[in-house]
Amino acid sequence: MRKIITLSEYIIDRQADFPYASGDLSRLLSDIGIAAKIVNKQVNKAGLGDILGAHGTENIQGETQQKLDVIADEVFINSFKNGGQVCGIASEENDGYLAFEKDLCKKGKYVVLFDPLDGSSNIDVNVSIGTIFSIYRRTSSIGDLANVNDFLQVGYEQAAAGYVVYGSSTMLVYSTGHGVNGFTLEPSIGEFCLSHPNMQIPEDGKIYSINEGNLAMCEEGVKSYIDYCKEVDKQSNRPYSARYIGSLVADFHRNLIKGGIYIYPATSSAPNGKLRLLYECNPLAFLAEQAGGVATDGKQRILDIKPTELHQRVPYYVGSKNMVEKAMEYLAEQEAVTK
Ligand code: P6P
Repeated sequence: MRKIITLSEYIIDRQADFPYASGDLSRLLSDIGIAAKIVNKQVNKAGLGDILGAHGTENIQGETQQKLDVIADEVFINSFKNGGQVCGIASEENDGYLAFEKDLCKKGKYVVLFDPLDGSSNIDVNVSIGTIFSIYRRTSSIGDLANVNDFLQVGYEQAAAGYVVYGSSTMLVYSTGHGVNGFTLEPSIGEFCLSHPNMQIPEDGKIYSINEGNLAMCEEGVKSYIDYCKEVDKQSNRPYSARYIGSLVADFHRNLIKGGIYIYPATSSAPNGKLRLLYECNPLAFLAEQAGGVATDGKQRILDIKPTELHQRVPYYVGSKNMVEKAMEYLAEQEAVTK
């Protein structure tokens, strides 16, 4: 039996990867692990809404039940506010960024952008959901209030990124730029334990993830690529399998392990796609590249996109290197034809 390595032990061990590390990022990552355990407990009892009081109603304590994504947002914000490493946050649940005003926080070196509970519409049907986070070193001066430029940084500047998937088991997967590692929550000891060291996404896969209900509204290159995925070609191991959970973290996590491509393209009704660059696409793109995969918006590397708005959307193609590159070929071919 392999020695149990907890998330906290691992973070401390790997701090040596950063010779000048002060331990602030380590503490921040540990705080995220604690917040994830708190959210996990809430997610696990989500199905008991009728007994505990579904959101919007009063529970047996007479407290108004909040929606789980609001609860998750508050848990992570409180964790960052009390930790002292974070000077500000931006999240899907808040229109603008939050610059923390406590002196302790204004000395924080990092900002965090996160989606507290992505795919939360799946909670009512007991489908896996996730938290996605992206960490940057602030560009504003230590001691000042965080400003918008701290948040509008290109993805390749991320200091760390990761996600928590609340599924049949709860896992935390993160990278600080030195590979990707996965930790599974062991409920009996309440610890995230290293279960997936040095995760690598297979260069090829057999899974494509897209909402085919949108295909009629997609550009021709996307349609041609999906037709390619469906063509019978034993030599190149096709047709592939369609797997689409409707929960980005769950689809990404499966494809990270098994190989595959996730696509949320531009459509006629959503010309920039649906997914958010800063707290969905960038962090997962960071992980994908660290695991040997690729992430683009159909034309350029996701991590090279200079953000202009906190909640801006981008088309998203992420996963196995050869699959994403094949999809890009179809998009480029179609682009050439239509020019
Ligand atoms: P659609 C959930 O709302 C989400 O942001 C992702 O988690 C998921 O992959 C996608 O949207 C699902 O969107 O339009 O296919 O229902």
